[in-house]
Formats: sequence, structure tokens, C-alpha cells
Amino acid sequence: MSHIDFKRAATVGVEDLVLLPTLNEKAIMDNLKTRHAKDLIYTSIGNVLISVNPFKRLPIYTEEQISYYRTHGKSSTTPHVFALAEDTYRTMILEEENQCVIISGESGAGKTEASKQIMQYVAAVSGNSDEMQRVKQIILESNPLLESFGNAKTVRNDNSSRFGKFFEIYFDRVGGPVGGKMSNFLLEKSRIVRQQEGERNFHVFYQICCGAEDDLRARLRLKSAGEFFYLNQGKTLERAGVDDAEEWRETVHAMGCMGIAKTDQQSIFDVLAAILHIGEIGFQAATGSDGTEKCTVKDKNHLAFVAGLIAVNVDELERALTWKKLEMSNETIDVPLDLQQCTNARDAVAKSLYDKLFNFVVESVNRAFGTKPYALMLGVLDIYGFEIFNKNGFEQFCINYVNEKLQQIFIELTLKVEQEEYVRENIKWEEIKFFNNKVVCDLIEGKNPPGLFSVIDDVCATMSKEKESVADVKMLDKLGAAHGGHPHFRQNERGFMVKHYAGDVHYDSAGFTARNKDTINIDIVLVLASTKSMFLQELLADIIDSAASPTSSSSGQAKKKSTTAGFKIRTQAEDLVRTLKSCTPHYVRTIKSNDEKRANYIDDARVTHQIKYLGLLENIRVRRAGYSYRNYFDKFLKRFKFICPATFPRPFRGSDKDACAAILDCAGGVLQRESWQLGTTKVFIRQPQHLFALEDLREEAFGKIVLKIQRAWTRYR
Ligand code: AD9
Ligand code: MG
Repeated sequence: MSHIDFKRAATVGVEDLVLLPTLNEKAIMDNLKTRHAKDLIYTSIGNVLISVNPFKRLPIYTEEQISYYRTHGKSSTTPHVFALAEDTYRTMILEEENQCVIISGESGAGKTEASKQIMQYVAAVSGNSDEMQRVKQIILESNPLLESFGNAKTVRNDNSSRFGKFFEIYFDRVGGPVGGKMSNFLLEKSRIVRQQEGERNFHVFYQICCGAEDDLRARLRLKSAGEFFYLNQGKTLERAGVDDAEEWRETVHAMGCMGIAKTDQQSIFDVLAAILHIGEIGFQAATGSDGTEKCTVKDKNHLAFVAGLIAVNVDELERALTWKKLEMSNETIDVPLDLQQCTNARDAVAKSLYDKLFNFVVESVNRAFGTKPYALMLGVLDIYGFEIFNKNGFEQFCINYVNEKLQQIFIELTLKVEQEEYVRENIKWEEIKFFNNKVVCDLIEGKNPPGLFSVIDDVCATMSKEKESVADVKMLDKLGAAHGGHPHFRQNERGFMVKHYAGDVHYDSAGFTARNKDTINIDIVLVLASTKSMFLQELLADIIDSAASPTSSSSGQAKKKSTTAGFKIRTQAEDLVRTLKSCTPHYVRTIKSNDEKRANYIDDARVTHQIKYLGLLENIRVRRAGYSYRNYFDKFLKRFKFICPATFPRPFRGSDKDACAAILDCAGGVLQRESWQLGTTKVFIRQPQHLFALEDLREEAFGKIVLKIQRAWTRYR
């Protein structure tokens, strides 16, 4: 379909939901469905872009499309992610203001795809000097690199982001890219050691197992992915339509583009292999002569190989995996770990190695960008989407909390921006009420009264020697006592339920306290800190620091300034909200068409649910409560000049604003005076039907012009 053909597009539902003749959730759903059936996956609500996942490649992201959007303003094109990118980029330059695109939607709805399309567009239309080409290469190549280390197949999405990212691109005053910065949020570390059925570990592990060349394979003793415990628990080794070996080559290429030296690349491979081999460490228990049970590592040769990869002493490694220091009143004693504790210690090593490795990869992107001064910023926020699994743990709690915050920003900023625009343009309007999820945010992050995170932190701060499972039970009781009466909270036998804006989620409280504490035994810290590898020393710098001055060794744990994972995510969310609020926001709200990842299929119930919780109806109402249509004077004039003799065929002599007034007067027969207002820069039209009437007039005038030209042409011939 041509994107210039307004009429044809308009016949496939409405392009802007604000123009829906009847307003209810079913009408929204029908409209999205009709458009989706014609591969028109984008629809808008004013300046908010809605996209419905097509689950098939559409030919709408080509070079040709990019040039089209580059030369056509947003108002004269059909809704498209490129139109949004163009608008964002142009506004940044013209208004000299930082911009951000906030992409939200549940897992598998299309956030990451949208973020890549925005990057692709911005890279294609911005400056072209050698240095700018280099910056653009980093922007584009960082994607496959970050996805390979931070994405995984889940039951919701084959390429699910398991970390959140805010990607800032920095520009000079005229829009040439000069650098960037990437901030990441809470990686889902638990996936390293455990995956539920149908899921995989992070892509990079399958890539290295499939794609590593023979000498690397031999050096790292790589087996096929299915033979590693850390990779085979989900009983899923492949991603449909993806060649992991090919992706490995791409990942390694991207490392080169980020300027990661060959020797560092080898060290990264070592750490990846070390993690896989750590998962193969088994333990056996034997009762000693003193009657206590002690565990040892089953295969010493294998352990020696692991110790070699991370350059630590094999005996010290075994000791750290099987014993633990316990501080008594005035002495430290070593106590043996039971089988489960040994396995936990082993997994803790793997998780912290990967966590640090991931940070290194993110930092390599930032290092590649450098620290040149910049004038303007365009940020794209792509986080993990709202998730409900059969079993939801601490990670889901954090992920859903961040989504809750984003919904809150959306509510605040869309309302605020709307209000501000009316004030700026001197226009009167009435306010609309709708569900504000601030109550859920407060329940989770509140300080006074203490929210869920605070209660969990409290329990973590006071648990010292008790078992984690005991602490989890204690936590649950305290949560119940503090929030039992809250309308968005309910305690149940194995955990608690939170009524999120996007649905009710039951959280299993097992493991909450341990994951929130996010600490590793001092014994493990000490052995990791003793590594002879320069690369690992850099990677583990903060762990090594904490080992040198263990602030709280009394609990036998090494804490980094005693921060919890929950505290970190709240701080990061706060920073993010601050940054986003200082930018001009643009929104992409992605909708998942169905759970089967099927093309050409809309699951009515699933889409309706998303329409509900995304608050699309209220969003449209807010837009319509005031003026459903608004456009800059020059754009309005360009589109509707044909209907008024004062503005066509001869150009209007006077300001664009007066020209618009003349057009609207001309349309007096179909448009009452109360239905429109002129602001300071824009035309505001109250009801959709008034715009339709104008469109009809335009169509009629246009028809006459075409007829005139045809007649003249016939005469000429
Ligand atoms: V998660 O919260 O990270 O689990 P996302 O990021 O919202 O999720 P993603 O962008 O990864 O979802 O999209 C999921 C899949 O849907 C992609 O791998 C594509 O197969 C498919 N998709 C999404 N958007 C498009 C599109 N515009 N065109 C074609 C798409 N396919
Ligand atoms: Mg994603």
C-alpha cells in the first residue's frame, strides 16, 4: 500500500483511534484487527503509536520507506515506527530538546523490534562523516552483541530481553551522532543455572557450543549444548529459524566492532566455558570418623580444568565450594556444607561470573562510544515486558515493578503534556478521570508506610544465620501483617498476589530473600579474588575490593555497601524516571496479537485484555475530551487549502494562522464555530466527525480540480 494514499488507508479502519465513531473497547479491538488483517500493524492515538505484532516479516522497513518518511512530515503519513522516529529526531533538532521514546508492552509484544527499527532509522538519516559512521556502527552492532548476552528464549518470546536497557544516542547541535551511552537494568541472573521447561539459557552459550571453531572447542573442551546441565534443563536447545553457529560469528564480529581486543575476546570465551563447566561440577557426601557429613567434588580433574580457566588454585576452589566460614562470638570456624549448599555455592560462582561478564560487555559498548561532548540526546527505553508465568519469583516481581513504573510515567506525562499543550495554546478543556496505578507503585516501593520492597529489605537485614527458607516464611508473614488489608495485595499459602495494572500475579515467596540479598559467601569471594587472570581481576574488581575490606563479614557474607537487589532496582527506576521526565516523551505501545506467535491471527480475548490494561480507552477519552485533532497551521493549510478560494489556487496573502481561519470559515456550512479553535501554533478541532466533514470537502474540491485538469488536457489534445 502506498503511504501517500490517505483515502485508501482511511478505508481500513481509522488510523487514529481518536477518530473512532463509537468509543468502546470492542470498537478499538475491531479497528486494530481490521488493520492487522491488511498488514497495517500501526495505528495511533494522537502522538502515541500502537503497534500490533504481525509475527511475520513485512516489507515496510526498507531503505525506500526510510527515504519516504524522511521527506514527509508525520501528519501527512500513515502511522509507522519510522514516522515516530522521524518526528522524534526532527523535534530534537528543531526544538533543541532531549527526546526519549518509551516502548512498553508485555513480553513478546515487539518492544525490542521497535527499538531496533528506531535505531536503524536514526542511523540512516543522521550525519555521515567517518567518525559519525563509526558511532553509527556501534549503535547498530551493539544490538546483536547485547542480545546474545542478555536475551534468551522463554515460553513467552523466543528472543526475550532478560535485562532492561536505556540506550541514549548523543548528537551535535545539527543532529550528527557523536556518541552514546547504554544503561542496563537488573539482568535475570538465575537463568544461568536454571531454566524452566521450554526455555533456554542466554543465547551466547548455544552460539559458542554450535559455532566455536575446532581449536577453540578443543581448548575449552566444549561439548554440544545438550550435554551441559546449565543448557539442557529447559529441554529446548534451538530457536526456530535461527542458526546459532551463524549468530556466533556475528557476536564475535560485534565484539570486534566494540573494540574488544582479541586477547579479551579469548578471556570472554574462557569465562563462558568456565561457567558451563562449573555447571558440571558434582559433589559427593561421606560421613567422616567424627560422624559429620562432609562433601567433596566428584571429579577432581574436571575441577582442575575449571580452576585453570578462571586461574585460581584448585584446592582453594574446592574448599570454597564445600566449606563455609562461620563467625562465632570471637573466633571463626569452618563448617562443612551439605550437598544442597555445595550446589548453591557452585551456582553462585557461575551467576556472579556471568553478571560481571555482562557488565563488561555493556561497558565495552560505552567505552567504544567514548566521552566526546554532545549537545542533544535521543534515548530509547526497551525493558523486559510485564510477565506472568506459572511460577513467578523475585525476578518477575522486579520486572513487573519496572513495568508498573513505566505505566505511571505514561499516565503522568500524557496527562501533563496534554494539559500543558492546552495551556500553551490558550485552549480550554475538561479533565478526564481514569485508573491511576500510583496506588500499586506505592504498595511496592513506598517508604512510609513501608512498601513490599522495604519489608523484604528489613527481613534481609535481620536474617543472619537462619536458613533462607525460614527467612522467606518470615518475610511472607511480615508482608501479610503490613499489607493484608491493601486492595492490591493478598497473602496466600506459598506467597502473595499483587493486583498489577496489567493483571493479577501470584508470586512464590521461596527464594525471595536470598535473591534480594544478592550476596555470595566470603569464602567464594576470597577464592575469586585470588585469580591470576588480569581480565578476571578487572571483571571482578568490585568483588575483589569487598574481599579486601569485608564490611560485614560478621554474617559470613561479602556485601557491597549492603545494597539489596530490590534497593538497586528502585534506585535505577528512580534515576530513569528522572531522566525520562526531563525529555520530550514519545510512546510506542506494543500489543501481542496472540500467544502462539502465529502470523495473521488475532486472539480477541488477549488483545482486548491488553487494550484494557494499557488504558487505551482512557487515553483516547483524554485526547477527545479536549480536541481530538490538532495540527500545525502550515500543515493544516497544506492539506485543506483546496477548499477555500482565498487559499487556492493562489496562495493566501497573510499569516498561516489567518489562512487557516479563512479555510475554517469557508467550511462554515459543515463546521460550527464552536467546533474549532486556533491556538498559538496549531489548529484544534473538537470532534472526529468535524474532521471527516473537512476531509469530504477536500475530497470534493480535489475531485473538481482533477476534473478541470482532465478537461483542459482533452481540449489541449
Ligand atoms: V520481551 O519483553 O523482551 O520478552 P519484546 O521485546 O516486546 O519482548 P520482541 O521485540 O522481541 O518482543 O518481539 C518478539 C518477536 O515478535 C520477534 O522476535 C519477532 O519475531 C516478532 N515481531 C515483533 N515485532 C515485529 C515486527 N514489527 N515485524 C515482524 C515482529 N515481527
Ligand atoms: Mg525485548
